[in-house]
Amino acid sequence: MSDANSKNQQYHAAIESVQATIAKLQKCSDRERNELQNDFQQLQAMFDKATKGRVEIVLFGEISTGKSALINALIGRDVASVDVQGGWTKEVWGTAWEGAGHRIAGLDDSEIILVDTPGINEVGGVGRAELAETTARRADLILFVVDSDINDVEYSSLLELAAVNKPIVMVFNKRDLYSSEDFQALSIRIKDRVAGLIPDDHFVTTSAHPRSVEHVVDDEHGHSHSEWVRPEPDVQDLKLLILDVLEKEGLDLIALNAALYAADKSDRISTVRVQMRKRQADNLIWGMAATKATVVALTPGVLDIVGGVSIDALMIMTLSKVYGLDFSLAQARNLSKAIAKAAGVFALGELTSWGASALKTITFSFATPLTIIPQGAAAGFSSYIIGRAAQHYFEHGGSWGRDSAKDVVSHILQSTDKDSVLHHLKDEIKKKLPWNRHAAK
Ligand SMILES: Nc1nc2c(ncn2[C@@H]2O[C@H](COP(=O)(O)OP(=O)(O)OP(=O)(O)O)[C@@H](O)[C@H]2O)c(=O)[nH]1
Ligand SMILES: [Mg+2]
Repeated sequence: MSDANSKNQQYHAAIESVQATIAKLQKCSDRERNELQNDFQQLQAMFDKATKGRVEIVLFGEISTGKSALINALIGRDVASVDVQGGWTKEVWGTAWEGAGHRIAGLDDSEIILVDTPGINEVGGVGRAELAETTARRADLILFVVDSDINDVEYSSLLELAAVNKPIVMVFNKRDLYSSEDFQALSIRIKDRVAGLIPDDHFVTTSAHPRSVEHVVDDEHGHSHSEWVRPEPDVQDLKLLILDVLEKEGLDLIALNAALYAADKSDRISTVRVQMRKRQADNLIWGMAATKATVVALTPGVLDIVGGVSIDALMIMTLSKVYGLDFSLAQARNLSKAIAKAAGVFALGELTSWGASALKTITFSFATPLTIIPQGAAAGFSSYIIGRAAQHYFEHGGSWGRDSAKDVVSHILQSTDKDSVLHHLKDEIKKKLPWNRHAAK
């Protein structure tokens, strides 16, 4: 396969991975999609960027190193505010580099965006690491701008950026401020320090906004006076290097970026989904267990049936929906039975049946908190265990995973703090006791 062909394949595979991640997101429940709305927009933007062939070059570096001045010099007019004070650029923003003269073959709409960022020392500790990370994630190419020897803040930011695996070019700006000897010595020191992080041929020197120099001018009367003239910016080497990198690797960079981005987002979708499902399942299991506890306690004889449907089966059916599996009531009932069987007579049977048969024989008027609270709580506990087991089953895509149902249920029983679950369920029953209502009056 030719090199161009394999590049194209990589590029298309990357776009497909973004599409697949978008599809994964679309398959989420309404609630999950709501939570992931920003990610959806970002993925769409990445899809747009990759299909159009938009390359984002992010300038990164300490305050006042000349990032904004470099953007102006590359573009050839003042689009970014440059400031003597430092700390001028407050937000990340981008502008199209129209005169770059770069087109990715086959992508007629391809363009280069230069992205300006605040100086890294403008942003404190955690914020800085975050800025480095988000910046690096969106970048196809990073220009790390320095104007003197590298300090510790710069070095640690460089490490953070390098961890994201994007190509970095080191731009040594303000060349005009150094004598040849000083410049040589500094270059060697900097290259030495970043060896292994930045390849030698990704090191370039610029004067984006050189200091004005004094010219002595003779007028026609033989008088001389001095004039301060700012030399033209010199960013030619940087421009050539950028265009060279894009020429050789433009499509690869876009593909790499899109693929990394899609993989990250896909992980995030999974994490958010797992968290949300877990939270929903938790609420459901506790809620249903409390309902069962209360129903068994307060309506003896009716047992655990609400509107003709067993609470456990109802719980399992609803749980299956949380996990994107649509169980029928019959399937739910079967799973509930399978779990009860796996739990064995001693675990769940003991808890539910003694309560049931005892309650059939007593009428409500005979029932006292002394008897009905533990009976109700025991019934609720069995639902809780059934719910947890069903949750495990659904978390594994509708199977017991590597273990048997029996192993799973006995592990759940062992790892559950029975006393605290019972305690909670008793509290739930007490809240609903008619005695309580009278007492409150
Ligand atoms: N001598 C010299 N000064 C420069 C050069 N480039 C920029 N400067 C000066 O450095 C100062 C800061 O330039 P900016 O472009 O605002 O720097 P920045 O990195 O964008 O700064 P922040 O946005 O504040 O982080 C300004 O006074 C510029 O005139 C250069 O090549 N040589
Ligand atoms: Mg700036």
